Amino acid sequence: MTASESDCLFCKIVAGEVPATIVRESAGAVAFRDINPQAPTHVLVIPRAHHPTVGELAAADAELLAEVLREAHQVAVDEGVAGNGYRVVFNTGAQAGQTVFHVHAHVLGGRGLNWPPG
Ligand code: IU
Repeated sequence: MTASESDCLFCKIVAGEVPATIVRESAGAVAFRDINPQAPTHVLVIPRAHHPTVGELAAADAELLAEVLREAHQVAVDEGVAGNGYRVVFNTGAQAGQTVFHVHAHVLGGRGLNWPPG
């Protein structure tokens, strides 16, 4: 593990060193509830491996990105929001609101979601 990974909050959640409410786990990904939910369903899906952004994950391991997206859809199904509609968001970079630089898919649903986003 590199120095940046040992400081990474989401790596610590994967390792079980920081508590989180985990809702799904797969070989390569973990899904847990956001501590500051913005919708009735707000779950984060992360790869177990540390990649800072979705672009870097796509370049390094496209199959792992596909696994994250499959898990995100399954979360929506399990949460009962897939039928009415849900949103998968990868905030990428500071100006887009990314605050944790371990890539994560926000799965949001359970209410009407505005477009364009803020
Ligand atoms: P962002 O896209 O990087 O801004 O998303 C980070 C999310 O991580 C944000 O919605 C936080 O509420 C969430 N989060 C969390 O669920 N658990 C934590 O311990 C921390 C942040 I720090």
